[in-house]
Amino acid sequence: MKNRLFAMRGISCIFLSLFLFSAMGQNPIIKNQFTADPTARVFEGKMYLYTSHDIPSPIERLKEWFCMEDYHVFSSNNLVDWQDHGVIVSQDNVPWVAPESYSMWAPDCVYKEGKYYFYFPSTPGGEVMRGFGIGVATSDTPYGPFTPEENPIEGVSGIDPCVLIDSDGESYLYWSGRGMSVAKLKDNMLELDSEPIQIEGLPEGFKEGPFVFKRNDTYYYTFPWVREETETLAYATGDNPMGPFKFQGIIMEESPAGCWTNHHSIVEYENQWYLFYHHNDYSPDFDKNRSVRIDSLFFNLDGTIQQVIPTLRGVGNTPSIAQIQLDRYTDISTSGASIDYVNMENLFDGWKLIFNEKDAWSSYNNVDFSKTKNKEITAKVLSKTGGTLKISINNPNKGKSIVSELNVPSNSNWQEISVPLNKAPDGVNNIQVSLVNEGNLEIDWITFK
Ligand code: FUB
Repeated sequence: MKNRLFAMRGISCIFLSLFLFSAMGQNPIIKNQFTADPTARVFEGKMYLYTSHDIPSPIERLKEWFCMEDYHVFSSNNLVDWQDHGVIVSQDNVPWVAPESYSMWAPDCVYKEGKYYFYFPSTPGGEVMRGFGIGVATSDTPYGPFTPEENPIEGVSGIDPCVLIDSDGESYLYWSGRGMSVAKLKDNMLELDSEPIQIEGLPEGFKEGPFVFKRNDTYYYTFPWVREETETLAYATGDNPMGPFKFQGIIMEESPAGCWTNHHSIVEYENQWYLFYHHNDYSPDFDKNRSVRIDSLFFNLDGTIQQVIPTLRGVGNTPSIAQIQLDRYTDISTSGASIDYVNMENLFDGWKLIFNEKDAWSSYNNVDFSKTKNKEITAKVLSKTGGTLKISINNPNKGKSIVSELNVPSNSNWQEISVPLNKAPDGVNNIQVSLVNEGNLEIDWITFK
């Protein structure tokens, strides 16, 4: 009881933190904290995103390992602007979790008959602080407050829960750890209704993080899988939620940057399928501090999944009046253009685009000019040599036109420079920016007014 009171107090404090920020749909999508293991779910017509929350470890034992003490939930109507609803469950308010275990790993959340069920793995307390159990917290809304159950689900030992509620109303709990398991859930969503069984039909090699969904009567069993060095995202399909499944192939290849884990969810929103996954964008030297990304995902006519190539641009339209981060480019010239962090002391300050060769360029798709008649462009730039930027827009219907040239005097500090546009762009356009002369020019962002 004491634990429960503490839990409720904790929740009401943390529940106050609400934060709306515009991410412009670029990757990574959450730009002020680490986020990992994304499970995206559409509730009440809105996208909700349940993530693990990596933090630099405050305790010696986990300095070189995953360290997570709580969960945030984020929501968005357009996959571009995300609202942080704050902490929904913390290790300090779950009665069965070992204090200071910092192992609130990959979660899931589902809705059934008026209640939201949040599933999460963690380390149980008690005499032997070892292994993982899977707990449930319930709420009347997708964003909390969530009330944790007193005990983890009996009969389950493992991580990375995923719940599928089938069209006939039956629910299944999938998890990993000592193989890849599945069991039926009772109607109350809190207890197993069958003995766990192992999923059949998966390839050899390390696997975790199952995410299961149904499309056109096919069950897609998707999972991070180490085929060679680090985790790919792979999938298998079947006609029964408990398997067996037939291995189909890779959804996303290993990270070229060496981030060892990947973890994902796949969801349809407004007639488009999306892959949510993670990468260590804000922590290039320590891959246990990760960030969530989104890219579009497409099915072939036969139901197989087209491989997803990770992008920096991400998804959605960026409003022309936003700070457009050209370093999150759609495409970039093969020579004379690169990206780097703006501030090595705080990587959350983001990236900059660097040109150091004549005709180097970068393009950025889907900028929405339809809401405002823009008259000028402003760029935050730095050039030790001085230089001129050419800004063109490419409208799928009207073709390419140069809308402005922007002269940057030589300076060793960042400057914001504005110039008029030759003509106001209309509709959704792709932008291309290039360096007209030999020299060096860095761009933090551009915006239209
Ligand atoms: O985030 C901790 C663990 O790393 C997850 O539970 C795994 O799926 C992997 O992403």
